[in-house]
Amino acid sequence: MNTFPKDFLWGASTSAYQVEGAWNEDGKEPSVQDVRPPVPGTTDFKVASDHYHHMKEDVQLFKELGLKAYRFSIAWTRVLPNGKLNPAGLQFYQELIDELLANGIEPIPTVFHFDLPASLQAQGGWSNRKTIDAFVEYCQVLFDNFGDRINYWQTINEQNMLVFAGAAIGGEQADWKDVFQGNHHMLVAQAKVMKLYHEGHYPGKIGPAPNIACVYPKTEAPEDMLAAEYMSAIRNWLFLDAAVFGTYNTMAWHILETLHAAPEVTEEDREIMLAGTADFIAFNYYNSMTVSGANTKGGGAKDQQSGFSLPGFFQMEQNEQLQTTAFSKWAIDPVGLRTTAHQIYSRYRLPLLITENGLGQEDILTEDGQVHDDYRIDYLNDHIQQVYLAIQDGVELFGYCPWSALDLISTHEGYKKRYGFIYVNRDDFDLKDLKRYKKDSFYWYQKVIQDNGLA
Ligand code: BGP
Repeated sequence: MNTFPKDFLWGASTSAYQVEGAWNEDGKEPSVQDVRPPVPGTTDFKVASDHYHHMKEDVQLFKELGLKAYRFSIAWTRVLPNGKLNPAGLQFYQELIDELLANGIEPIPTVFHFDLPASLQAQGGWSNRKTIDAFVEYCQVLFDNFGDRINYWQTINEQNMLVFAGAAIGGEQADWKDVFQGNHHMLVAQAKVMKLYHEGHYPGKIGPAPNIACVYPKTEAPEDMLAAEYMSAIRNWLFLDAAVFGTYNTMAWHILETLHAAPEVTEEDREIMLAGTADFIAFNYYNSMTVSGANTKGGGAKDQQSGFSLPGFFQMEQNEQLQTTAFSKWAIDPVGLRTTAHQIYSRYRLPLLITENGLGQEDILTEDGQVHDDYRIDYLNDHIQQVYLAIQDGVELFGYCPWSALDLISTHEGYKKRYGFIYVNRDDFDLKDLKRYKKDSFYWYQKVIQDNGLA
């Protein structure tokens, strides 16, 4: 029996635009996700899993599953549509938080998960400095309204993937200079918000939620090791060094200068970044990366997890040791999760929370309402095993929130790519009855939580 620490937060995750639906109800403004054309062969995010109208029923299912925590995101566009406070939007999250607490589930909100208000995007989005102030104002509203009941806040979901895979997840493809100026504004906005939170003396903790993946050298060649270091610097440590140390990672900065993409950083920005730092680190992990250092031709990211190359620094490679997922051909690497946790913890010595990890696959609902997703159970089992071992190794890791609590719309592959413990009866082009069914993985995870570990 692999028993976990007593108060370990067994959780599950979702994000607002992927699960809620009700994209234009009760005063909500469209986000960049609502206005983007659907990826060919998929549908849009407008109904999603209709969680907005099934919230109480879904929380009851989370309770039955035994969740100790639920990680969700708050839609900026509900709370401050076109910059104006919307009580109806706040009310939804008020009720969700109350409902979770009443059922013994720790609410873990992410403030911003890929769904920038469309009105801000029309003014340049993150490349416009004014978006910093809009973000700070939005977060102050959240702290004022929910600050007394939230123990763990996450600022920005996968800021690094917004930068490297922006086009796949609803952003706009811009040149590197623009992308990294926008990235810098996000870092300053995040630091301002963390400072604001600390100065408000709220009872909880706040931190970032990037996608972090260990990077393997393709061979034992020293150039490959150096390439792996470069990729880690620009993909991982740039984001965490900024959030935890309040400074830019030096290797990452060198890459940015070489690409003519170093942002303009004012003296005031520097001070803000140093003054607003994280209390804990939430991170998402789906797979590891592998790179080589020779013949670095370049090549952009096709989605959040598949890696990318930078000429002169590193070339993404296939890892022949690892199997890949059926859907997107992402490497399956549970040991890589343990290595990633080691790397983060030894660099930053802050408590860690895993906020995403999971397997997207097509599921089949049988005529008698069952879903036999043993592939998902295997995937999660192997990763949980490594989480256990990471804790044994001394990593301070206090929770695991796999993606996703219930089926939802994939970032770029529609509804058929499912992740949930709970099946939602709809497909890409037919909304059906949106009825909820418990998958085999639901019963399996329920037992893991009951036993506080793997048998
Ligand atoms: C992460 C995102 C999630 C989620 C997940 C799975 O990068 O934070 O929002 O979508 O990836 O990816 P996908 O939906 O593309 O399969």
